[in-house]
Amino acid sequence: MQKILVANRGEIALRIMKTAKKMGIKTVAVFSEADRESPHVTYADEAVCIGESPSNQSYLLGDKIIKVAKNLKADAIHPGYGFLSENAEFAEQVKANQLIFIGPDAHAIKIMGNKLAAKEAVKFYNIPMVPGTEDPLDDIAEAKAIAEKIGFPILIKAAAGGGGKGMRIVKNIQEFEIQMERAKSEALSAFGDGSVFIEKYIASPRHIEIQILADSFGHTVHLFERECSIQRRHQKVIEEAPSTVLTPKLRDKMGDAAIHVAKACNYVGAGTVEFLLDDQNNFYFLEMNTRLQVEHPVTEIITGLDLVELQIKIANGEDIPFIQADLEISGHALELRVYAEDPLNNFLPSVGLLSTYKLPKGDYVRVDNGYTQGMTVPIYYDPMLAKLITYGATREEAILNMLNAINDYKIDGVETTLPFGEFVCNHHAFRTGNFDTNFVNMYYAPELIDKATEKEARIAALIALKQYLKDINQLKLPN
Ligand code: MV4
Repeated sequence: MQKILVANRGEIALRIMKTAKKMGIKTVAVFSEADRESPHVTYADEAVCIGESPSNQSYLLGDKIIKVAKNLKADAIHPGYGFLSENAEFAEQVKANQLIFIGPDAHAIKIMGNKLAAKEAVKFYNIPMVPGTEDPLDDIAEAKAIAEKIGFPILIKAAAGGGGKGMRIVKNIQEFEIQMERAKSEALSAFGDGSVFIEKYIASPRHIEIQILADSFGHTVHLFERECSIQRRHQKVIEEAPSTVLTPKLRDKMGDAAIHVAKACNYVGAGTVEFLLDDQNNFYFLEMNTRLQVEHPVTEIITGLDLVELQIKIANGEDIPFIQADLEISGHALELRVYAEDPLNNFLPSVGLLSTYKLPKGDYVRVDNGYTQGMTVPIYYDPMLAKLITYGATREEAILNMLNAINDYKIDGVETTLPFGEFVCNHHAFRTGNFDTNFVNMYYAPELIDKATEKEARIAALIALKQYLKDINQLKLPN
């Protein structure tokens, strides 16, 4: 492989290109009008503008991107995450054009893209799953009977959904019919597919996902777990590895289950198997994400591996150069997603000019970043600026390093989720590892950040006052 086109933008495009460069592979960037001055464009060996700013006129134009790859004689396309990364048709088209798609084949993407097809595929592998229906619900009377048998509360999910989109909790039989109608029409308009199914509702789960890697020789390994329970409205905020709640035994069991999920769809490449873990430490397979995930760096840190390098090697027909027994967890890593969103104002996007933008540095800090000072954050895309990743020998150290790094990260011009990250890292429930996916709903209120900011402001004012008094007394003041 000599040249890779990266069909993405921002921090992930840069992160992929850095590994390509390390491997001696040339890179091609594609970009929209809004991203003309972006770091991923300047960093690449070649760059081509593919359209206007909205993603449906640029980063989602599969055919156009494939044409650019052919014209510039690229060997492969890396889709990153989001955009075309889980589009089976795109994966197929890339291949049909004699290019390598750095990801799994269209077949695996298609199966895992449909939650019912995914459950069907893994059925014979003894993977624990939440009790529920195997087929799309059509008949309302039949659906009600099943719901009663499972027992309320139940959850209605869209087969074509994922990541929490189109889910509805139903507390009792009275509201079942109306919720099912709503779920179906929502699913139809959001995914073009109105199929829904039901599952028993697990009330306070933790979200644990297992990173897997599979090569084209049938060798599949897992790279342990990531804990992603700290999220708001299905948007992850802080991820970490390892999880505080997994014992070595449970880790082995979940890792094994994840490997079997991958085998069930003949998976090749890097993928992530999502599980719910209930308060009794029972785990249940939820879905598989057939892409490199945003939070992959925490896995890289605790394993010492470069996941993009492994993706490229596997796509190039090479085998995984280690076995499961070679892998072990070393230390602890945290990731905070730094969004241009205002945590004091319902996390509304806060786009604008980055008048100050200075990254924290340090031995235990990694920043996967897509912006520079003076850039404007565009309104067209996901407002994530960067991922702040810290690590330490212990979880406690990783958290302290995160708090210091948040403090050293200087951003003016837009509001960000940095103060929110500070709030989480200082919270007792987070510190003690005693939390689930309800953390933000249970503990967060904007006033709690306000208070912290006020306290800081008061301290700053006191220091300034002391200095002022010193100055006017020409340092004659006692210390
Ligand atoms: C669930 C659940 C409870 N019970 N399924 C949300 C994301 C999607 N991947 C599946 N999700 C859930 N499925 C059953 N049967 C609770 C969630 C859920 C959740 C899962 C992971 C991380 C955060 C979450 C927040 C709310 C609900």
